[in-house]
Amino acid sequence: MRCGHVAIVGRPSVGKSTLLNALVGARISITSRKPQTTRHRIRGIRNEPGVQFIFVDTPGFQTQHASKLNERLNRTVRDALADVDVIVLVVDAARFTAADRAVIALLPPSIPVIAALNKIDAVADKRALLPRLAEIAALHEFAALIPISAERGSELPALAHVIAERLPEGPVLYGDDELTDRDERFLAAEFIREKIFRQLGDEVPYSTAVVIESFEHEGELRRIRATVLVDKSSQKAILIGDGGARMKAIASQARGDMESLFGGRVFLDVWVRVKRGWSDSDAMLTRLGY
Ligand SMILES: Nc1nc2c(ncn2[C@@H]2O[C@H](COP(=O)(O)OP(=O)(O)OP(=O)(O)O)[C@@H](O)[C@H]2O)c(=O)[nH]1
Ligand SMILES: [Mg+2]
Repeated sequence: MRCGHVAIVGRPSVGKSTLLNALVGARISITSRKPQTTRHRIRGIRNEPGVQFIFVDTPGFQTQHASKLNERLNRTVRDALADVDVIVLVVDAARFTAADRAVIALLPPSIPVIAALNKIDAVADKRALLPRLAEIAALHEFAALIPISAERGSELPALAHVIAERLPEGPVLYGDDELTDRDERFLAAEFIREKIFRQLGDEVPYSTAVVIESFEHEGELRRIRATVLVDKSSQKAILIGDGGARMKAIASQARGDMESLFGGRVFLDVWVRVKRGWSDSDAMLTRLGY
């Protein structure tokens, strides 16, 4: 058997979590068009005959906005790079920036790194990929460079193959039926945050965090009470919406995701609370698990 840890790193919004989900075959890591969607290290497990991959999704590496939250997100990225067997660097095939170079500068010299040029489905002229591949290849000693589409699933078997070749031999660490190291409580909070990121405009998502206050099983039913923290009361009003319509839509979509992943009915009750300065408070950040 081969089994090992594979960190998925890159600047925000390049498609790291979409790739993790595609490789695992389940939606365990939340995704959205907005940067900074992922805030935690999340493991996702993929089993193939003779191989267990433990993928580690990470937050997008930040080069702007210096809140304590962002410092913690970047520390999570650095820590994830330190103890894995293989690294997958994800870049957007159509947009290579200074923020990508900042991530390449973090790559440890001793761990094999595979560069995945994602979103090739959005590149009309495929000839443009060649100079991009050459540009990236010059910046680090990559073990391989592979154009992929995480969203369409293109070239993912090829990517998995070059990763597998570099995993150490050893016993598997997770059972056949395990998808992730995260529990339902964590996933419930993330699904709520995903709907906030997807449904609301620019400012509000970054000012929110979700706390699960209680999570109870009653037979097949899960009864979940969550609080969304916001920074200001104006954000609370936006999040709740006219007559509570926005919050209702967010909660109902999140509940749908929970029911399909958990496989049972969910009763979800979501409240919004103003907690000024939470993203710069060490105590709050630690409580939120960042
Ligand atoms: N066209 C296209 N879009 C993609 C592909 N992969 C991801 N996306 C989109 O890119 C956006 C960002 O995807 P995420 O997976 O959330 O990106 P991320 O790198 O995890 O982002 P952060 O967690 O914020 O760092 C989403 O709108 C995805 O649907 C792809 O292969 N093709
Ligand atoms: Mg992500």
